[in-house]
Amino acid sequence: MEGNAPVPRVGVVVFVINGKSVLLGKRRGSIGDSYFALPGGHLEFGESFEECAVREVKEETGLDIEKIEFLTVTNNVFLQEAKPSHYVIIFERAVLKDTLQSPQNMEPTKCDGWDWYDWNHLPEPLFGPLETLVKSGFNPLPLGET
Ligand code: IPR
Ligand code: MG
Repeated sequence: MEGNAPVPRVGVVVFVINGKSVLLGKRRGSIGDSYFALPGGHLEFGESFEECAVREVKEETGLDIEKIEFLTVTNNVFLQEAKPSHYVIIFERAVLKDTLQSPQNMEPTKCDGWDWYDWNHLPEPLFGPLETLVKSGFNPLPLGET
């Protein structure tokens, strides 16, 4: 039936920038299981990208972010996953409201834990959409921070 046909969804993920480091966590229990990924998730009905970024980072890490900026968008088809899916992923950048804040693992069934990683020494394996960006030479750091 047409009403049950799979449709693309929108994900918003965030490069939370702390100096030359970004926040990554190893995903659990869903698409990209055991791959390092940015915090983020599904765009909800009526939300702006920025609102989604703030909400998802808070829900997953407990961190409050500000200065949210759009960076890029990619089209991602995951046919090899247990549940094939298709996501348009919005990549945003942000900084901490309070640089003394530490990330907490707020959703331990979805993530092994959050940590800061130097952009030039990223962990492996990276979740596909992020890995593709990295391999293309993309750099989320503000000019002068590379
Ligand atoms: P939630 O909303 O549970 O955080 O979803 P997610 O982290 O699986 O993100 C969905 C979009 C992904 C594929 C970038
Ligand atoms: Mg998520």
